[in-house]
Amino acid sequence: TTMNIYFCGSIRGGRQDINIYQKIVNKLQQYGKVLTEHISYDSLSEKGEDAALDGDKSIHDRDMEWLIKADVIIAEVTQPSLGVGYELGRAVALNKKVLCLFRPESGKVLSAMIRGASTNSLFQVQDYREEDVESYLEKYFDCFSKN
Ligand code: 6IA
Repeated sequence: TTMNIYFCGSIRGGRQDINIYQKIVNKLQQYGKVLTEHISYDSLSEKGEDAALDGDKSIHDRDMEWLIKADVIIAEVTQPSLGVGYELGRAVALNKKVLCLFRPESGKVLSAMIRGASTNSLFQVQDYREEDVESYLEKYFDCFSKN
């Protein structure tokens, strides 16, 4: 059976890293079904004009159903996002496997609540450079079945 992968990336928190989200989602599609592939779409703007189709409550409720269904959560956490932080907290409460990817070269410093949550193999934080993102994902999914 295919693995369900939940990808988290900033939307209303700001879309400046969308090219990296696209790279990550493309890579993740080698390993399973990316439930949240729309996060990498150019058409999804931070302004929220497409939200008219679908209220915030239905977005939240559908995302929570997907989170429950997910076998693994991959989050790009460089661009701070309330939604991503919330998803990560819910994922921890659900005992899900989580990989957070952070780029120190952005000049940002990751929240202590995310960096500090990485105490076991279930919740990992990986610092990376953009050009290495695919190889970190390969490494993570190679080890996946062993954990
Ligand atoms: O606070 P943020 O918007 O940055 O939160 C982003 C995170 O929340 C992502 O990882 C998504 O899984 C989830 N999320 C937030 N907004 C949406 C959305 N449409 N559709 C799906 N997932 C979402 C929002 C409407 C858009 C036009 C702004």
